[in-house]
This record gives sequence, structure tokens and C-alpha cells, in this order.
Amino acid sequence: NMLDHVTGSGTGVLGDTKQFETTLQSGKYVLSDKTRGKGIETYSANNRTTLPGTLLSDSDNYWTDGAAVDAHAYAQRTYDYYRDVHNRNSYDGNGALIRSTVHYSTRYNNAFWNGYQMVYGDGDGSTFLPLSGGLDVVAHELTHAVTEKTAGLIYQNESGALNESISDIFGAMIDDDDWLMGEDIYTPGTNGDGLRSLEDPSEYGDPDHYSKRYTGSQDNGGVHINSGINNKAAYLLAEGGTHYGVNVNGIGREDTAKIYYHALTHYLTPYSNFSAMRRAAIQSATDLFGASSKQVKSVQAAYDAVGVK
Ligand code: ASN
Ligand code: ZN
Ligand code: CA
Repeated sequence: NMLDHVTGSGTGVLGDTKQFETTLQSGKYVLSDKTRGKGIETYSANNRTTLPGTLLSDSDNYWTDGAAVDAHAYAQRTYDYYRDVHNRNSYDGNGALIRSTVHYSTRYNNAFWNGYQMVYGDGDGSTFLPLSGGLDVVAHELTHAVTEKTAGLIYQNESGALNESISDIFGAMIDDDDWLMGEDIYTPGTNGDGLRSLEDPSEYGDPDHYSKRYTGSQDNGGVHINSGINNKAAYLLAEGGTHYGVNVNGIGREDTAKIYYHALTHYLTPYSNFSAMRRAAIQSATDLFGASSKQVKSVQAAYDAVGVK
């Protein structure tokens, strides 16, 4: 029932104070939000690898485990984004329980969606801080669940790169003050860097044009590499610019997000490649804004600019 819902507060990975929903259950507070869909729950693996681990609890509802606070608060923010902007109730569209586990393994420098839940390492403290401290990271991981339940893009080669790119695009839409991924939790000793850039993928060695795509077998056929091609197209669509001599008029983040969400949920399929992504985005812009809209023209120009026909 809703009567045991309580607003908790605490400090995140970066020391910032925030509020989030918790539940009072048998005399203690638990990191369980029963106000969104079928719930949002946050667990600790206590530096082991058994999942989901133990549901986090606290005696006074002031939470000092930064990794847990951020995993919980940022899952709530991502849920709210999909609900408020795309009218989607959780990752399956039917209120699915969103479960996260923090403190996975020891000094673990990654985060992932395992098909059932999100999982976050603490990082080693120099390469990474606890990974849930990045809103874009949390949004990226939860978007893998949305993709799995919708287009089902297979996680290798071009469909896998599109799967990764969709996660980066919505990561950047939800954590919307830059076009970098992971900047808040990556290399705490270095300012201004991140894991990937949608604005300029080449800054991190990733391709910004189809002619530069990786065709080897590492990284499931370059899923975190070739994502740069579609990331650059999405960036150009939102912000505009001239790339390899092709000019794109930016249409803004909002319309860009609408187009990619519509493409993901109506047109992309498990084996979609980059060319199918272009067609899906053009058809989505047509559905949403009309065949002769500026949005359709910009989608065409953005994919021309990255060499995808
Ligand atoms: N953090 C990575 C990702 O979400 C984990 C993975 O390789 N799947 O893409
Ligand atoms: Zn990913
Ligand atoms: Ca970011």
C-alpha cells in the first residue's frame, strides 16, 4: 500500500544531497520506491557477485551510501523521463519492477544490464568512481532494457552498435548538459574527459563516418566503437553543424529524442543495420512531423553527413 511511502534523503557519489522515495517496512526504511510502476528497488552485492544481493535498509532514512543513493535516485529520474517525455511506464511499458545492485564485485570498473536488472561496480577509485554516480550511465543501462523489450537489437555488429548508440543517445537526453558519456564517474583525477563523445566520437578513437567503421571481432564486432557513427548523426540532428562538407540544420534535443524513440519502438528490429536506422529515422520523422518537414530534411542530412545511405 501507498501509506508506507516516505521521502528519504542522502548524499550521492559526488557528495551532493538529494531526495528519493523509500518505504517504511517493519520498523526500518528500505530503498524501495513503490510510487513508480511496480517499483524501483536498490540492493547491495556487498562486494560479491551474487545477484541481486540484499535490499538496502537504513534506520533514520538519511542515506550515506553514495553508490546506492545515486543508483536509486537516478533510476527514478530515468523512469520519470520515459514516463513524462515518451508516455512509457518503465522499461517494458507495463510498469516492470526496476532493480539495481551496487557494490558488485570488488573495484569493478563497469556497469551493465544483465537481462533482469542493472548492476554497478564501485570502480577502482582512479579509473572510475562508483558507476551509478553518473546519471548518463544509469540512463544508458536502463535504456538497454527498453531496447531489449522493443526493437530487440542483437548485441553484435551493426545492430549491436545501434543498441549501444540508442543507450548513449538517451543517456545524453536524460543527462542533458553535455554530449559526453560517463564524465561524472570517469577518471576523477582528470577534468573534462569521459568514456565517449557523441559530439566528436573521434576524440575517443571512435568512428564519426561509416567509411571508418570497425569490422574486426573485438567488442562484439565493435558495438562500443561503431556506436560513434550513429551517435554523431544524432548529435548533428539535434545541434546541427557541417561534417565532411555536409551541412545539417539542428532540430533540437526534444524532436531528436522523439524521432529515436519512435524509431526504436515502431521500426527497428533485431537485425536492423545502419541503413535500416536511417530509413527508420526518416519514417519516424515523417510520422511525427510530416513528409516535407524540416525534421525529415535534417534526418536525411545527418545520415548523409556520416556516410549512411
Ligand atoms: N557498460 C557496458 C554497456 O552497458 C557493459 C557492456 O559491455 N554491455 O554497454
Ligand atoms: Zn551499453
Ligand atoms: Ca553526460
